[in-house]
Amino acid sequence: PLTIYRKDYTPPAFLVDTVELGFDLDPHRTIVANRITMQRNPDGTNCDIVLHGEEIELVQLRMNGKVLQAGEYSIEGVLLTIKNAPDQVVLEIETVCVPVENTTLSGLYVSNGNFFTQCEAEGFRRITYFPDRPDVMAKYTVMLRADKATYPVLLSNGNLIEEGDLGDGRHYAKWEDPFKKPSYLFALVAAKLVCQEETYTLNSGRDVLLQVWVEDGNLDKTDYAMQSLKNSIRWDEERFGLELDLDRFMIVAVGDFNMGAMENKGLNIFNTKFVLANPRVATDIDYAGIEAVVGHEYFHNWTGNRVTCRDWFQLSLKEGLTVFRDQEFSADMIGSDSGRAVTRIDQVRTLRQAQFPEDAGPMSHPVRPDSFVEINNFYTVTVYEKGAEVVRMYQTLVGRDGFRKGMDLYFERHDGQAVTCDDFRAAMADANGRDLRQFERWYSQAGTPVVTARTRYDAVKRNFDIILSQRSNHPDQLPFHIPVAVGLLGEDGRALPLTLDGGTQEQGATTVVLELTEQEQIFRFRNIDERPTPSILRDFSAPVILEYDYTDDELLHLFRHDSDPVNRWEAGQRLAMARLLKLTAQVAAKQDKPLKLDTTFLDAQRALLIDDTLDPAFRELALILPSEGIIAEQMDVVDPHAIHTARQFMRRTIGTELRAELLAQYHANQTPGEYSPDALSAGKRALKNLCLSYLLVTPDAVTLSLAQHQCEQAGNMTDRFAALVALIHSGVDASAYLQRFYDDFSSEALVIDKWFAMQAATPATDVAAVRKLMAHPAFTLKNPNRARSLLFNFTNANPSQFHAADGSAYAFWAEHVIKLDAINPQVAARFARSMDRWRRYAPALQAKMKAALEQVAAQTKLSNDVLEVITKALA
Ligand code: BAL
Ligand code: ZN
Repeated sequence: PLTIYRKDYTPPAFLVDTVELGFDLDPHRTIVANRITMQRNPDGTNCDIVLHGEEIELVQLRMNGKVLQAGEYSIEGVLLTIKNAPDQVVLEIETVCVPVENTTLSGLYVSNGNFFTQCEAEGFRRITYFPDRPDVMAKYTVMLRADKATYPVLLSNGNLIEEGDLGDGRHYAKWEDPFKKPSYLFALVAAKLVCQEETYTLNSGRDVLLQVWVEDGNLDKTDYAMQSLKNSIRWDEERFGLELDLDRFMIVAVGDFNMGAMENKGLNIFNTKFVLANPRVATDIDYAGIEAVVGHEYFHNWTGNRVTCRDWFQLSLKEGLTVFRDQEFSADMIGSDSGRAVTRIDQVRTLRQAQFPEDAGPMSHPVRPDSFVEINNFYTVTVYEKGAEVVRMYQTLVGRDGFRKGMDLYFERHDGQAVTCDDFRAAMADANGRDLRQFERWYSQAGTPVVTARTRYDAVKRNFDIILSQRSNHPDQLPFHIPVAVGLLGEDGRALPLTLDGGTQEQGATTVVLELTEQEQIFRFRNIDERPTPSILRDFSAPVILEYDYTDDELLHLFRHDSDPVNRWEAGQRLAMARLLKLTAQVAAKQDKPLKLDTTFLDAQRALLIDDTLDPAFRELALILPSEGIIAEQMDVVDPHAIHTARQFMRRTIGTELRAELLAQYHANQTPGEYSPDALSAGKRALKNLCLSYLLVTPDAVTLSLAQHQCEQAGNMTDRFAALVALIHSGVDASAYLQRFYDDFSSEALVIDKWFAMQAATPATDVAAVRKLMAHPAFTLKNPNRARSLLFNFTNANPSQFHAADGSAYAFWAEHVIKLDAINPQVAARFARSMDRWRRYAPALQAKMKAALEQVAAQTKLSNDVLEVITKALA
């Protein structure tokens, strides 16, 4: 397949002014009429018009009123070229597509009888011929025609300017988007839907219409999305001075969707998972996801839509920035410092669980990639989450006010343009008078840098030195510009006031940001009366791996006292990880010695568990052991079974040794009364349910009955789901509870996804059990949420079974990559990535994984999506 390189970028030869689209919507044969006015781009390098088109039938092509004959244009692969076109061109293009056969869910497709579109990244070319690249921005007018009874609702971007009947049972709606946009932001919906709507008054006093569209029967699940939308609008006005620029903003939920949601101008299309919620069907995590994704898509209206990407290599320009904005939004919605810290810890967990492995594996790429085969493969945790870390580092370096100044300058310079990550960096630098040239390496160099810290204390001079050095596992890389936030703790746990040599920190500051720009630097703190315990990389101030030879005592000190909650949590993770690695090694060595967990660790866990001065949400996070995936990342040769055994032993020991405290906290953190998804209540439920899960590792009559009772009586999905998961993980027969759960929610697709997901992730579920679940009438590979719930959860969240010694699950994986690829290449390519880290396993497993990869590679009809992932894995 063809590799596309960033260095090959050339500006488009023609720019588009207006696009008029006419759709005669029919699931079996939709006719698309497209009238484009174009003109030569003075910055272009030739005078050929190049349009993209894929899986569409060209009926007629006219240029400036004249039908073009074969020979006056050429079609090669996805490119339609008209050579030596005049400077001013009107193209009229008629094409046909077949939405009902479009299982890729890219372009125009049918979901549950309704029409939807998904155009990012390159779906618009599946609808009509067009210069389908983000630096071609144009104004769109859209006429939709469809059967009125079947598709009573006709939506597109911008404002509704006309609607009416066509006779013959059909009707029409005409939409006009007043803003220029790239084709990837086009959308239409033709459907039988209902909406919750509201007029909302912006800070400026202007009224806007907000709508959340769902299938009939789901109007009882739209309140939280609507509330989140209003909160997002308010937040963007207050934090960034950015106002909604349209009179109307619509969210539409669809059950078949590849991504979480899509920021089409004025017409956001959402996976139902990130819209629908009420206490009966949605968990606290679902609620938080809805808030984040509604915010994310809304914030794209400025960071993505008003200012977009010049080319897809710049994807993180909009995604990293918008993830950062949604992270800040969610944190601000909680309000408290401790709540903010909890969201930060969650972000760190995601990075370690998903981004660090990606960056160390075959799909490693810089935040701004240099090449790709299939752009859909680059909607990654690196572009999104590491990209957000990069944006966060600007804020850490220039401060919150400085960051706002940079954003203001970015919009002042680039509103209405398609730009690059360099343009964003320049705005941040110029607005703050900072030299951020070295910072560019965060965009161009892949991999997770390792920062090593050493310290020395001079009691006579009262100096404490922190020596920081950086290295990467890519030999030719240059040093990064790394903000390292640091604090020092006294022997009594107090945060020491800091005087950094040459620093400009405020009097009495207890955290300073060190800027590591060289390979090694010494930072000296003065007036330190006792040897302190350093708290390094506070708030996870950079996406790096920090190495420091902490003693157990130092970690226990930080775990008890660090005023930085992220590092307090981190100390606990380090304590746990050291033990997990030791136990794993012991299991792997098949020593006869019984496994043991020291009382020091257990006492620290106990003290934290019962510390009522701490947020329940923080306590829950601090008591969760590093996941099997994160443990695996620390090992040179991964033994998934030893990891599982060791971690289970630790969980069992905590469950039995802390039984009394766990029970007490289980009861103390009940949330009686009406359900509310607020952070405090959600935190209590999280802690309570973590206690339950520990107690159920070795269930007894008391704990079993607690779980059973909770399963039967829970007034919300969070508690019901948690109790059922605890039961099925406990090893007792939970089939009656599983059946009851299924029966109660058989008409709620998102809950049935949970039903599949929880079974897929249970260590007792082997590949035979997964195959049995696939035979269930509710299972289908065609719906991405359903496929992810069972297949992805099995390969990604059930490592001890995925890595069954006989390799049977690898064969299962290969079979289903191939099956999925025939349906939906984007989903298939994601699934294919379950095998990314295959080279790190013991030889016997490695050989079987390689064979499975080769089996997929040997297929003749693979999509570019899957081919790229498999080729890179085997390279
Ligand atoms: N732009 C694709 C979906 C999202 O990141 O919002
Ligand atoms: Zn996004």
